[in-house]
Amino acid sequence: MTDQRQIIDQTERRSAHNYNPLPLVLEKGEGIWVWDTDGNKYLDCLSAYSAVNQGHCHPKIIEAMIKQARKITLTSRAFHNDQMGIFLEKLCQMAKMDKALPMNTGAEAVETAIKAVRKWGYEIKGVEDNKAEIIVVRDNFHGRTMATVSMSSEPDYRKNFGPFMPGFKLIDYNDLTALAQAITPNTVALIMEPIQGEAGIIIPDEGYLTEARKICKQNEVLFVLDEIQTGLGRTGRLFCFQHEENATPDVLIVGKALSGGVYPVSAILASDKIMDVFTPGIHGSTFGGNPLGAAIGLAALQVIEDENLAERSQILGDYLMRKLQTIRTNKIIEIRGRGLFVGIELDKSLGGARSYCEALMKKGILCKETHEHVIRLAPPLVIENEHIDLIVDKIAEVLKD
Ligand code: IF1
Repeated sequence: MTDQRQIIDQTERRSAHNYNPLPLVLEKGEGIWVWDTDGNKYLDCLSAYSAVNQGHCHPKIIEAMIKQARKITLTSRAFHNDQMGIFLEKLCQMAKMDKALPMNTGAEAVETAIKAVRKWGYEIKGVEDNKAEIIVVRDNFHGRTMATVSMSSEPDYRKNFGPFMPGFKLIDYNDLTALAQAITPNTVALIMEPIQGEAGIIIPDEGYLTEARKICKQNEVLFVLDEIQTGLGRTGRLFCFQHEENATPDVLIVGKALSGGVYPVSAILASDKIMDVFTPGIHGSTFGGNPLGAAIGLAALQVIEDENLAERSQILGDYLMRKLQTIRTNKIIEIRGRGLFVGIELDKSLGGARSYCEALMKKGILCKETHEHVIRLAPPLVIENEHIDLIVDKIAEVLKD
């Protein structure tokens, strides 16, 4: 009927079937809105998994990209470029860290963090060769590479991808006793998300991060936070760890919104002492730190600052939560959230959140289920109150008893 069906058919014929997207084809985006190829307009409540915090095609980021693309896009790290330094300067200032190491995708940044903490373990902590252990948390999501899949507890992500990388120890989320017990003299780091995104927007108990960091510090274990999804304003703070006192990580991992969704840009941040384990030639990437990505990243950070996106996320997130609480339905088990990072957990007897996401799509709201029973709401942080009213009205309609 429409050319959307044709496009989907062609895509399905030629693309590996590693996804099951909602049946619509997008061709345009602006701020919180996206349009399909038939001109239908939708409010985007996924923001490409929080990569588009600044809104689709933010004019300042696009302008920076075009301006830089006309000059030079890639130099490789064999030479300096004039963009990487100012980008990392801004990033380090905003995160209050000494140094950054730029990569491209989130999973690559997690890999970089793994290499950093292992090397730190051998060279600074004095762990015996090849004995380093990293503690990770059940139901984590850190990416799709072999190392990040080796960290995962999710059978679907692991099945028939073995053998896996050794050296990871799984503990339960939110369990400080398990953390203390899992630490051995060979433990080099705890790597975790401050709020578990894919697991269904799981928020830890108050003080968990502070306490986890303290236990790490007492045992000379690095506290590493994957803020690829929670960072850069999403949860109502610039970084999610800022919701707690003294929860600053030793290594901070960022990606996604670091480019406003315009280009893959990721990084790890750390102190001089940790970052100086990297010496010339031991780690890198062709595209990491390239001038195009750096110019985009700088503009993306500037937008977060200039438009107070973290604060907006806090204020509008509170508003969204308050409005969601007014929905009268017995289909909702729990609503969880921080800032504009919200999960609506549905009753398991309903057979999953997918059909509700499809119903919302028909009403012009795009969102994606996570962990089967949770509707994840994470609109671009440039959203306004009236749009939140619209989202909540539509959710109320599809959840009507
Ligand atoms: C997909 C999930 C979200 C992440 C954290 C690292 C990465 C991610 C905390 C890797 C990526 C994305 C990947 C995307 C779906 C999405 C996702 F549902 F799979 F878990 F957001 F919740 N750390 N998350 O959330 O970053 O290498 O992808 O740049 O389709 O796999 P990446």
